[in-house]
Amino acid sequence: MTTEEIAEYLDTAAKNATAVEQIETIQSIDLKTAYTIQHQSIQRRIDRGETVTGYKLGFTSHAKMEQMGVNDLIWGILTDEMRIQPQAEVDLARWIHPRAEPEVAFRVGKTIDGPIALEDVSDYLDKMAPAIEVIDSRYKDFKFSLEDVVADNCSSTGYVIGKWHDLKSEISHLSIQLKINNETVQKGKTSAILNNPFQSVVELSRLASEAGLTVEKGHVIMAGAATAAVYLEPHQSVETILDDFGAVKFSIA
Ligand code: OOG
Ligand code: MG
Repeated sequence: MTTEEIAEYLDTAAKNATAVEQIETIQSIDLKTAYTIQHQSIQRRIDRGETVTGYKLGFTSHAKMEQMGVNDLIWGILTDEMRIQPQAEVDLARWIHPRAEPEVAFRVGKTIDGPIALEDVSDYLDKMAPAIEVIDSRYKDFKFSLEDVVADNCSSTGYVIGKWHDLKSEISHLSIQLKINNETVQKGKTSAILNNPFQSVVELSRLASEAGLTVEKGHVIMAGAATAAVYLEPHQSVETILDDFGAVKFSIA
């Protein structure tokens, strides 16, 4: 298949909420080709009228790398179609086998158009918030290689952002947890995210600039989960609590 055909294959799987075979089982692709496919699949969404709202980092913590058996940082693109309002009730039928993970979100205050250093990150961000990411691999059994998951836009499918707060200069020792039906199912520290979630912004600035993309003012950046992800089931309430930044919640019908 050409990269455009693979992009269509994965985009259709996402639209129809139907799992497909890993690309790896069909043909071998390298990482650069995987990102080309990812960007072509996003272009299909843009052609349908979606707009890019930001970026996400993945596998920024050992907990996530171990859970998925993949050991390299990845990045993907978020669109407005993936945004879920806090308190919304969502039907599971829109997804294949969704999982939720607790995350930290940043809002970009100044356009990032090249690599930036850790000490400069706070100049480019204006707010941060507790967030939930919903991931839904388009591959059967949620199994993939690094190239597979990158081509599949890093399993991106949904994100929920809580109240925006002013940044704190030191955010690497915050507690973060995921609660399902008011019970803590995952608990971690933000230090698990590349030692410091601001480092996710440094990595994104480098990767986006290598790809010729700009992280624009107003965009959201999801720093990557500090803990493993948890499968969603009907009739659940799903909540991230980020230390004294508070909580964000949504529910499954
Ligand atoms: C890939 C997405 C990883 C994270 O926060 O580490 C990710 C996956 O696990 O399917 O979003
Ligand atoms: Mg994530």
